[in-house]
Amino acid sequence: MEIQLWRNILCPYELAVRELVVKFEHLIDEHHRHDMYSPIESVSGRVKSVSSILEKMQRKSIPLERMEEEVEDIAGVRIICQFEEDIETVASIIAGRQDMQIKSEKDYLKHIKQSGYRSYHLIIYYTVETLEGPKRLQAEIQIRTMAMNFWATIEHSLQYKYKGDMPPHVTDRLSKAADAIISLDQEMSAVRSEIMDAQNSSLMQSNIVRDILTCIENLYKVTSQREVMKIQDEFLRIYATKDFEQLQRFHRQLDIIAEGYHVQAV
Ligand code: 0O2
Repeated sequence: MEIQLWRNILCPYELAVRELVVKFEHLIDEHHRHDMYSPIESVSGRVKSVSSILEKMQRKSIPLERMEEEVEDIAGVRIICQFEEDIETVASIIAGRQDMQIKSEKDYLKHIKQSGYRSYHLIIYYTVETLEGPKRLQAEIQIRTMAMNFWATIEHSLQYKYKGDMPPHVTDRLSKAADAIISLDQEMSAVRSEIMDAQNSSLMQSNIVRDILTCIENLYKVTSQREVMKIQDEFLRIYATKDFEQLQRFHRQLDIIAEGYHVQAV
């Protein structure tokens, strides 16, 4: 196939990956804006390289005309979670969306691969708008924890280095590392609620500080500098006490002052 034709075929997949990444990043933002813990820590995406597509077609004897149906991961999105429990939450968020239809799932958490690979995969149908009209395509979403991702990334580079002929001592080390990753995820899950509490308070505090500063900035435009300086000094005094409840009270009072001046607090 000519390079130009490949570009045309892959173009909608590039759009799909970009849109999907934006949508998942937006989900993270929405959680944070509502002072909520986000089950998604980060998201990335890629379009499979032509050589990798060709390699898969050769390995699975897929004819060129069946490529788009049978190579399901031309568009790939990877969602990284902090805790194993988050993976299920993310999968159910995806299942509830109107713009993504789940075609199939592969649960390598319940059925760990021989290599030690753990991850949860979904193949979805997703529609993008192109010059020729809507195009429904497939995309693979891999959902895994940071620890699983660490292992998979290292193992993937070693697979590439040894090209399917990994020496037994490396396989053995990887297998031990995979066991250590399982223990690490379990340990993290055990202290999940403490970690989440800590992260939530820090998120709430930074959101409140952001709102207060925006409000002070807006008040500058409508009231005297002296008054705003007084508010600012009071904020700095309370901030220095590290007393979160006082900061919340100050935030509420500032909201009332801002309302009096018809200034939006956020
Ligand atoms: P890329 O794009 O470089 O990541 P397969 O026969 O495994 O190639 P299939 O049936 O589509 O293909 O299956 P699967 O198992 O869902 O795997 C698709 C992707 O999962 C792989 O993409 C990897 O990203 C990841 N994966 C699967 N198994 C392993 C594994 O043992 N180790 C690591 N590190 N990753 C794995 P590709 O095709 O490798 O390409």
